[in-house]
Amino acid sequence: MIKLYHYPLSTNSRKVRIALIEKGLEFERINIDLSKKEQKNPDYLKIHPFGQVPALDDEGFIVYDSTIINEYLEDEYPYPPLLPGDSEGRARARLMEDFRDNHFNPHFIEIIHETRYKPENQRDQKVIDQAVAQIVKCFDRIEKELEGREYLAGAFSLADIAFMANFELMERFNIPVDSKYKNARAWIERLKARPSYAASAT
Ligand SMILES: N[C@@H](CCC(=O)N[C@@H](CS)C(=O)NCC(=O)O)C(=O)O
Repeated sequence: MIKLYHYPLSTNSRKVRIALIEKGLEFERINIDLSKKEQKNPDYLKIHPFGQVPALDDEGFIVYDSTIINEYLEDEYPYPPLLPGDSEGRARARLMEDFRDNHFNPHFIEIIHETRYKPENQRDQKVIDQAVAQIVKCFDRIEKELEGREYLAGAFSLADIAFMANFELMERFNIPVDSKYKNARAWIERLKARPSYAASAT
């Protein structure tokens, strides 16, 4: 059976949990407790050389990095597809996933570093406020990309999954999505209604 090395609260772990569930694949969850720095244990470094989650073991084949894992799952288990069939659609999905990975998610990590790992009196509110502002700004682009589309690449894809992994933290950190972002707000509700959203929470 597929083994997923993950941490329930990690957004990148959730990206892979959602993809596995959407593909109907059974998997065993192996908890790597980031709060105890278990990701840096020598045994785990044999699985993930950079000491991060997630990592996946498919019958002895080990792959790490959420984006690469999800691409592997798409190649190895193509049905149901989580990327469009045409090159343009696939490139579009990958561009949007890249936008989430490199311009959206890093600001969540900044907030997590301030709030989860520091005592309250050492938190830098300015860092948190700037990160929230950057996240809010990403919705300008998301709104435009969703013009005339239900999902970022047309049909539901790995691009939507990447963003879905952050929705719970948006609620937890009280990050607003302005009512002017009509497409984005409808998209968020559409994605949260998918069974994989609730099933991937931990
Ligand atoms: N590009 C990697 C990033 C993985 C990553 O940043 N994982 C975080 C949790 S979401 C982690 O393991 N942090 C602990 C650490 O870096 O020591 C991916 O997409 O999997």
